[in-house]
Amino acid sequence: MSDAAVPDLTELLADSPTNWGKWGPDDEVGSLNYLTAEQVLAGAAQIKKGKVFTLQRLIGDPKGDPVWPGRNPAVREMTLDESHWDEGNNGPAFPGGMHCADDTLTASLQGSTQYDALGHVWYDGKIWNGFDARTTIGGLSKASVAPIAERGDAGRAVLLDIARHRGKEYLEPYETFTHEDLVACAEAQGTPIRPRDILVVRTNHLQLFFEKGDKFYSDFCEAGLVYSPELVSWFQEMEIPNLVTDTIANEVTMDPHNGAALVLHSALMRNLGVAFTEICDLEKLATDCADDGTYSFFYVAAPLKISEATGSPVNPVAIK
Ligand code: UVW
Repeated sequence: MSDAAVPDLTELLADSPTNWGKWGPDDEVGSLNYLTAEQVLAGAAQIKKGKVFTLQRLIGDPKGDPVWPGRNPAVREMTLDESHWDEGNNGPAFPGGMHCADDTLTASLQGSTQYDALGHVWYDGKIWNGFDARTTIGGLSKASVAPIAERGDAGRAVLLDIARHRGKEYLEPYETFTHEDLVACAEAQGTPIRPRDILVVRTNHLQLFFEKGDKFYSDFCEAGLVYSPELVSWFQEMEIPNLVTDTIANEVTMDPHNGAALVLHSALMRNLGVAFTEICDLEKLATDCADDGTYSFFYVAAPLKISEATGSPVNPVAIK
């Protein structure tokens, strides 16, 4: 499809619903408001075995760190180690003779397992809740990741193992699925999706990154959920607070129906205030769910409190 034929998001989403104003004119955490104390307790009630799964990918993985094209993987560097005490006597001289190691991390805040701030993407000059897009200049003075970090995210979650449901090791580039596929997957797993569930969607698509290396980025189009008006209405009616996936951007990169990029970032995040958690490692959790047939669990996460940031690394925890 040529660019000229690609509809503007303003046009494509002209009739798409929003939750702007639903939690007041100053709200910066959107659909996470659905996670009331009742939802947190419903999540905690899923804990039956005391099994804990951490969902962050390793930063500095020797096999490489998958990032959105154009972003750099995080670089960790030592600033102090035993070599500082080798010859030049440059290491700090602590009374008593202690030695220590220090390091720094230079990282894109969207470059690892991460929460997106609700103000991370926009169109038509407005971000989440109708805040002016100019509030992003020099830092997000509205809808940054900090209010999500301050609030935290906890509730009942369901793993939707789309790859296993389709009998595949991983989803292919360009492969899509819909909210109807999510519902069918949940039914087949024996754990129907309830209103206000956190959706944790497994594609295992990033196995291709680890197999192909840089070739993963040629003709880049990640597998994922694809926009439709019905999908957006379903997310709104089901009051879904949070979409968590194991891909870099949580949705098919290019919409095959219209050629637009990352439509759900706008339709779900900007318009409905659904929190996006990206680049998770769901493999151990998915194996366990397939083994014991239990696909619901307590999900708890909080990104880092970084003032005015567009996103933040996170290590979400699933407890069964
Ligand atoms: C982009 O913003 C392109 O993607 P993500 O939400 O994955 O950071």
